[in-house]
Amino acid sequence: MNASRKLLLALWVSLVQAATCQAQAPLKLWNIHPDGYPVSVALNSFAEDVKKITDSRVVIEVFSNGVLGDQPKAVQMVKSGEVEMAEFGLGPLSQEVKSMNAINLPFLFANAEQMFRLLDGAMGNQFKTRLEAGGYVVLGWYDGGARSFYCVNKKLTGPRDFAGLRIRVQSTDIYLELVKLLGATPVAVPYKDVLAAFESGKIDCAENNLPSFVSAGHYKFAKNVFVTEHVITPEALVMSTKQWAKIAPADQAKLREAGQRSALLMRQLWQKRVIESREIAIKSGVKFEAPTEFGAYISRMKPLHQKYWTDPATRTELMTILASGIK
Ligand code: GTR
Repeated sequence: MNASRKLLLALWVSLVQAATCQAQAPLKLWNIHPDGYPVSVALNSFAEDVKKITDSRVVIEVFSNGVLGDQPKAVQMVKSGEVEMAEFGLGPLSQEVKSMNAINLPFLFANAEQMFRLLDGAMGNQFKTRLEAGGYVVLGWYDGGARSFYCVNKKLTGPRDFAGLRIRVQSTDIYLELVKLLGATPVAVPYKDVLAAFESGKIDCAENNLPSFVSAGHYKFAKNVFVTEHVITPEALVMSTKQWAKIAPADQAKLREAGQRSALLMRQLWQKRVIESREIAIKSGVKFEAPTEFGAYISRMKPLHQKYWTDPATRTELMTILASGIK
């Protein structure tokens, strides 16, 4: 091949490459949290990481603040492939993969380390396989924190105080049942609308982790926190299984590596954020109260635990958790 032909060929190859790159629209990554929140920081770092290690073959755009819709909608959009990626709380995902309910039961873990020991091991891999079949490829287990109750004009000090309260929950079976068993009325409200529900008086209480309590502004209304830490839960960075199939295997491996790195970063940032959130809340006049003993709460949860212990979809996972010696 003479020199001018070679030059022509090289020019043609680079034009084709440029055209292919342009045609590749960035993958959309759904996120409910605002900028600066540990999840958002970790997702932005994930997007940068992926771009770098795939030489821009995979480019991700993070859409924070739930601008693409609320969580129930996002779960469906990822399943259908309309949105390629998302970071979800576990509630909605366990509606899809029933065995995941096992790790969302109340008063199961004492801390996140116990939970991550299982999720970073064989149990987590099994959940990943099931979620993948259900439409979600897990790229990293994030920390969803320890969830406690908080109320407007009502100080909770014991199990009887829950009677008659309207408590916001995610629209997930376990949370709905948990609140009913405490004698209160669950009100399912999407996360984005909880602040307005406090403002309008539609709810008396809600439950969440401290970073969300503060970043979503709930602490401005609900000045009494009852530190039950009733659910210690993970979250997941996921990609739509439909979209995953379009990624070359070598890049899939890179996405998994970057996902895991982002999860570790998120877990580190989380610890610091919990402390900061507590300080912000205290400064604004929020009062923290903790139960003196948990027996009464745990015995109220019996029907919920019994239900999942007898359900074949969750029994094996619960036995694995029990055998791991944490309970
Ligand atoms: C937050 C969590 C969200 C969502 C939200 C809620 O802590 O990060 O994914 O689950 O709680 O209560 O709806």
